[in-house]
Amino acid sequence: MRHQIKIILFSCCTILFIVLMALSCQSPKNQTGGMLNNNAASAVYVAPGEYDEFYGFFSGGFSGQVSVYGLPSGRLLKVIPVFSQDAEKGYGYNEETKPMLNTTYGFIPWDDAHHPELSQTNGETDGRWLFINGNNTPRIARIDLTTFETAEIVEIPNSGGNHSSPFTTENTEYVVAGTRFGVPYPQQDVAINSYAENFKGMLTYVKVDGDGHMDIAFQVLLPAFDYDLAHSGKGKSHGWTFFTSYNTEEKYSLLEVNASQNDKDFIAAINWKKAEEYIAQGNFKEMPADYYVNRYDEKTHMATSNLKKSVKVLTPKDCPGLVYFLPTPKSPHGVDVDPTGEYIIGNGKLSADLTVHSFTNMLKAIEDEEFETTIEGVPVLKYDKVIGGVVTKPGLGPLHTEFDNDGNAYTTFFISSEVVKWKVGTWEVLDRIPTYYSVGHLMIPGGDSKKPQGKYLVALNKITKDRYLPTGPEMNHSAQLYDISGDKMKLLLDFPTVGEPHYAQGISADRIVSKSKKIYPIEENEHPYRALGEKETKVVREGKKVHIYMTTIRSHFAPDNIEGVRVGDEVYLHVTNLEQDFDVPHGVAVQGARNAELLIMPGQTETLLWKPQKEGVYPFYCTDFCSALHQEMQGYIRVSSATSNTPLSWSMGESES
Ligand code: RUQ
Ligand code: CUA
Repeated sequence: MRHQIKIILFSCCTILFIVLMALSCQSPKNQTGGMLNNNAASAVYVAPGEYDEFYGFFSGGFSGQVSVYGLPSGRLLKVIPVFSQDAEKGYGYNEETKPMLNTTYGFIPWDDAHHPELSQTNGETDGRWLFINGNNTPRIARIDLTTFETAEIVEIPNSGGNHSSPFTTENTEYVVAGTRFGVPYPQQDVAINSYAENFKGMLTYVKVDGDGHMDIAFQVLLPAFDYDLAHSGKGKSHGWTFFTSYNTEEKYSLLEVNASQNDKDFIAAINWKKAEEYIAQGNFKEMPADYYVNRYDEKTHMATSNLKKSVKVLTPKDCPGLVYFLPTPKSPHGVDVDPTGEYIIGNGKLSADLTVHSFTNMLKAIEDEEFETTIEGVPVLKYDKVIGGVVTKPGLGPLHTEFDNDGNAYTTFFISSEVVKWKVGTWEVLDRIPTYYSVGHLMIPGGDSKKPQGKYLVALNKITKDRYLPTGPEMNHSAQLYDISGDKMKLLLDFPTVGEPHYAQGISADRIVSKSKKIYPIEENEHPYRALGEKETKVVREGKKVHIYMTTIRSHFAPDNIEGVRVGDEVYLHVTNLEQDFDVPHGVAVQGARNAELLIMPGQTETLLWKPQKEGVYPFYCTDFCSALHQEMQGYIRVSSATSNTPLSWSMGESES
């Protein structure tokens, strides 16, 4: 029996192998170039101790996190917790970072994170920050790339499903957000079949200041279409943002049929410079809208959470010139702007061709008032007046396009499971290569900026199937790395990802490495419960709250013996890591704590809340193997009955004889 299974497996694999070989080795004689052409293994090999050339930031999708890979090796460097609690780092479990996950719905320790987006200066990735959207409970987060930690999260009100987000403008003036689902505006208890009267679609501009601090600048009130993706203009189209929409039918049930009726949906073009003028003129309505801005402070090592109460809303009827609709076949998903800023690619999922609008034509059509009609105050431009080109029958099910620095575009096709390379301007297809399988987004370092860094392309696939050893019914998603330095694309590497990597961003390592922080200077620590040396350690009781000011240094805690804690107390372990050496964190965990451990970086203070349940003596210990005597890095907390009068005491290294 077992023998038979083996044979079946063997023959399946053999057939598959032949098929895959046939698919991936299409006319090898045509492979004209690529410095990496002949040896895929050495092209991705980064010798032990050497660094990768690029960072790749991959969204975790439903894991709510970002994972950081080195490219070309595909080595996982780090997982950065963003919207989800992370037991590994204590993020969202310690008292300092809990406020990061505050929303108007309460504490939400999860989200669905789709699109990482690097900050830009003059349209080039600058390595300062990485933004990412939370899709489910609409939010945008900013990660500081000096620390690789989540520094800020802003909630997006009047929105349902923040999918077309957080794409940036060319100097990171704004990151944008657009509602994927039409929702009642204002949110209220109405019949779902009152969609036509009560539902709206809100697009949001979040201002980013020089320190990276975010807040909502304004919102634009539009019809209740589903706004799917976005990209801002660059170069000549700087000042505009383009949002795709589907469900321009405005249906609310069985969308797979009902939202696929219209021949064309729209790309909404927003003139955000015009919006700024209207705001400056006071031509907006200040509308009540609750949302949180959560910020982590690197000096206090704590996050604070601020409730905001209103937003400025612009309505197209009152703001001529603010929004135009560009008809685009058919249910477009991604919208991508080429490096020159002239071409706007609408990736119509259900369209046989790829539609490319011309920015120049768009401006001309606006000037000549070439309008088909007007919807809720938004002029619909004539399709044949804005079209700049068509890539004819390139593949099935286009989703996303990125660019290299040589005037080429690369589009993913989900249904035909391939990446197709084509020429911007002539629209001819130059090359195609299969993906394994069903590719969604793709990423070229800098591939959505003014200056793509090129060299590699990463396909982010939705289905993995037989690419790795099976791991039960669930297989991690696959990413595939291609060499795009030659005329023909070449597959170099497969590697698994964390969660669902909807999208990724890549950047050459030199734009980040020199700014990377190694420690937090202890003298700058302004945490209210810090202990800047063992002399400052103490235990303080305030009613039922017990504050333990604790320090760590290789290889002990101070204090490490604590008595006088009672059942029913709230015990706060405020732990300061006194180390000032790169890569020497300490951890702390205590038996029976209902959250996680802490992982405290050199110079940082973090707090674990522990509510002892039962009398006894409970060990705590360091969770991160920090020195030869790491196993000795431990201590005890004695817990007495709720009514006991064991005096509060603490010590470390008292003579035990
Ligand atoms: S998605 S596969 Cu960006 Cu969430 Cu397109
Ligand atoms: Cu400190 Cu292990």
